[in-house]
Amino acid sequence: MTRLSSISLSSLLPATSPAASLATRLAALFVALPSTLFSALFSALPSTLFSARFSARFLAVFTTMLTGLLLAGCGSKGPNPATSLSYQGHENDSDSRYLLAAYPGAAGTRLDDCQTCHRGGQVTYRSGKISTLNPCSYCHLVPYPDQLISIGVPRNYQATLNPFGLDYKNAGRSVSALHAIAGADSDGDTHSNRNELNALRYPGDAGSQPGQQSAPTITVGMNELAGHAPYDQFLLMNSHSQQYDSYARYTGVKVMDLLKWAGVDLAGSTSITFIAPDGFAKDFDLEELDSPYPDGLYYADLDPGSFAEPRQGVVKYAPADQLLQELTDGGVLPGEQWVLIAYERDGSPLKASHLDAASGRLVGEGPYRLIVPQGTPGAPDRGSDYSPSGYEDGYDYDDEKDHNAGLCVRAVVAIRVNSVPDGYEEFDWKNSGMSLLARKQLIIYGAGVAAD
Ligand SMILES: [Ca+2]
Ligand SMILES: [Ca+2]
Ligand SMILES: [Ca+2]
Repeated sequence: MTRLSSISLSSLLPATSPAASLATRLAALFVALPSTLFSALFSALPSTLFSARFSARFLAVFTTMLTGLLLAGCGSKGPNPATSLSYQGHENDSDSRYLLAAYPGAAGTRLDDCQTCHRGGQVTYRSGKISTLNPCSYCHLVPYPDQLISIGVPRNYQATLNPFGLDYKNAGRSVSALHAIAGADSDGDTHSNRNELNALRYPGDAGSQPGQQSAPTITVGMNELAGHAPYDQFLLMNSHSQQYDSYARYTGVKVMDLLKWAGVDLAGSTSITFIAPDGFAKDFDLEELDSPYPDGLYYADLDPGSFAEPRQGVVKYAPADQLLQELTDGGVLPGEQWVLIAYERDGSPLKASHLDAASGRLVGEGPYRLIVPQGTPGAPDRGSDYSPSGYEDGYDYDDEKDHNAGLCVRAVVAIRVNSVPDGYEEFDWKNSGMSLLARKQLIIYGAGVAAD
């Protein structure tokens, strides 16, 4: 825990800068103070009363609430964390607040997010497959190790930093640190960190530079998706932490069919990334998309209504009229299992997602969702948050099972064919994602993509 006495108030305030308004300074102070005070308070409480994990969560929630109230009361025109998508769902967002204090123009842009300081990385799976993971997936390996990866797992969060993130950390990880490294060129692309951040370019990625044009995009809407080779697929969606898994029928288009229809030249590419407007993204090798997955398995009578105690239930099934007649308990699911961009679930359009202002999370599933079958077919299991259940029925959470629902990106708005060609800027999904959602569109960009 941070001790109050070790905090200098001057370190909480932005360094002198014409761009730093009084409101900005107050915002930084208000944001930092509750955290400091309550850190000190909790450090004084007996550990038997408050575990470190609990107090950290309480602290994060309390700080967020108090910060929101204070900023709302100020009527601040400076960076307002409440309008930022950055770090939503993460417990510590002080680095983002420091960035916005030093560079208020970055608020709400794609710079106002993890990848300004964090990088992706290459990993090798036990199968021999080599993949390049996006910053999201790469960083998440630290708290959520993937047993299938043998080489390349970052040892800690520092190992996920890009050159700018490293310079920032080494300079002291504060607003002052950002000003101290403003004139440096962390990523070596000849543009200073200050110039890159002011131009909304990544200071830790040499492929991102001021003055570059955006990568060409192809825009796809419901008419294009639904009008092209619709594919029906009944499958198990095995969730990691939710109480229930589900069997559902998704209708969509196979990803490879969509890319071919869009005229994407895949000759120079090896992987595809699917991106949601909150920054959540998943990467797939082309070969994972270009052939069917193993046959799925069906397990019957695991819904809450099948047990004397409903909470013993493990699965929610599609409505009876969506179940395929040839399903048998323990049998193989009919039809081939493919990676799809789906627009219907159980015969109804996917509910359009929206950003929940209170939680900062995307709520909903559609209008488009990536659907990924199990690579290792198996039985459903209870969520990790609901296990052990005490029922001893063999359906408690099992780390070895393929929890494919976690790969199924909700509200997909962008499909990136890796890699974005040199000389082009990454598509700005941060600023465009929510409007794409509202228009029920997604865009395809990257290698081999010519503009539509
Ligand atoms: Ca640079
Ligand atoms: Ca750069
Ligand atoms: Ca599960």
